[in-house]
Amino acid sequence: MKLNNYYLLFVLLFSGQIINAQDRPNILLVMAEDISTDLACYGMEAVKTPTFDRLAEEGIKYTNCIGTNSICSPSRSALMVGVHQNITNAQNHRSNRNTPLDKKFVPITKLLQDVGYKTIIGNENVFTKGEKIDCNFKFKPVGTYDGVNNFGLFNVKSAKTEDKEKPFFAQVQLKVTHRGNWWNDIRNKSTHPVDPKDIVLPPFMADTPEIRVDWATYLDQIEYADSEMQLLLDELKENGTYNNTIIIFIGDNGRCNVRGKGYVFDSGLRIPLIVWYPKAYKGGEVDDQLVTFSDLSATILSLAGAELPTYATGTSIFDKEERTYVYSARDIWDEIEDRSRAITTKRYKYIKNYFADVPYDAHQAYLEYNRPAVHVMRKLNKEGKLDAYQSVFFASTKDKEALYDLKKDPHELHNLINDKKYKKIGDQLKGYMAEWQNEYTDRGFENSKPEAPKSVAFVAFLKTELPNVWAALEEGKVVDLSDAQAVFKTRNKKVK
Ligand SMILES: [Ca+2]
Repeated sequence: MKLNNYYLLFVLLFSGQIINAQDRPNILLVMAEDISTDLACYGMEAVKTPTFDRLAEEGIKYTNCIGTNSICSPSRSALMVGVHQNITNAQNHRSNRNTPLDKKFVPITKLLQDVGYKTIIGNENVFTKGEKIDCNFKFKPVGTYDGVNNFGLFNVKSAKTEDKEKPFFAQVQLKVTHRGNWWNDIRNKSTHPVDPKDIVLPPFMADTPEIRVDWATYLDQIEYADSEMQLLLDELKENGTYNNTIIIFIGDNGRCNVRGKGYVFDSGLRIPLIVWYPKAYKGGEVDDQLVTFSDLSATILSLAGAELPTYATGTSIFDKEERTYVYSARDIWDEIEDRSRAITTKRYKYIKNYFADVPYDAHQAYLEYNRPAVHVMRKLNKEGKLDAYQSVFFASTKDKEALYDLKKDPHELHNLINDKKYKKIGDQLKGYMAEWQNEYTDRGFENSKPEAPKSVAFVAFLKTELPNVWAALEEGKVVDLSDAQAVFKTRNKKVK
């Protein structure tokens, strides 16, 4: 953080401007699903994101925002509590939904309400209204919260972002970038569909027409999300809150593709983060400090003038002190039991895969109908047509340990763990991992068993009952599965 911004914030917070609740800034947290740093302002080719780019130009763009996990619900749990998900037992995807958080932890929305904020989830302007919460502890979207009998996180759903009586904290999800049956429709209706020819694929992806079309379709969703961001800005302007609202834009986990969502590679963990508030921050800054979800929670509390709980595992991004590393984890996701940990510093990444025998391509049912490129590359791998960087993903085991130089090797192609020149760095990062694990109890090491979700039965159903649909998936097509899912649902009802 540059001094001038820090100073401006300091002045704003402590000069007496922000004393009464009604003088505090509104906070709009916009979270896009399943996106890596794939915006034009982060250097992604072929995509046009004028709104996000403008927010970055007028605000601060963070280049080292690293998730504590690369799957929705653990990440969101960390953000909502301000504590790493592996401390609160929220590390396994869609787990513990009937278990209240330990009483000492309080969701940040409750802390914001306590200092006079109205908390809003969702917004009428966005696709399916942006109301996703998805935390791995007992909660209700709306209502009061005491953590014992009442578990409501927000005051209201999809309310307008006006601040007539109280300042607001609004959390809005941009779901369109999550893989879903709407992807082809969004692409077909786009007046400026991304040209597959213009795409630059990372070297670990095979370059085929199907993979290019899938990538283009993903970028079309990002362009749609960009237009939704503009609608949110328009609403702020209409109701007169544009100048008193801090906007934070972030992803929840990386793109759903090879090495992305679900992995501790950078494509799974590294997400965009833009903070916009011209009233206090000079625009056009690029900040390379390491940031993770719990830092964002701390930042939100700090901006709102709320006290940071002592158990918080993050600090405000406007604090002078910067974190040295981010501890990221991947634990159980649906039927797949896995456990990976990563330490990311500004320059390096150390990975430890505790279940090295579980391959990267674990044939997880949900991903079987959500990653066209994997089917295409699996076939090419069988035919011996992938290069060494591409075929790693299809090996029968994972590396037990890995070390990458993110500056020289941003795509993490060269594992340096056995390179003597890097021993000191490797030891330093291993030391950080041990330090974290000594300081906190990582609950991902406790016994938990994966549960087979509906997606397992759905994939079996596709293979046996709808072989044409399955064949299209295997060809790497972006398939609308609404009809297949409807038939599957009716079939299940009949069996019951
Ligand atoms: Ca997600």
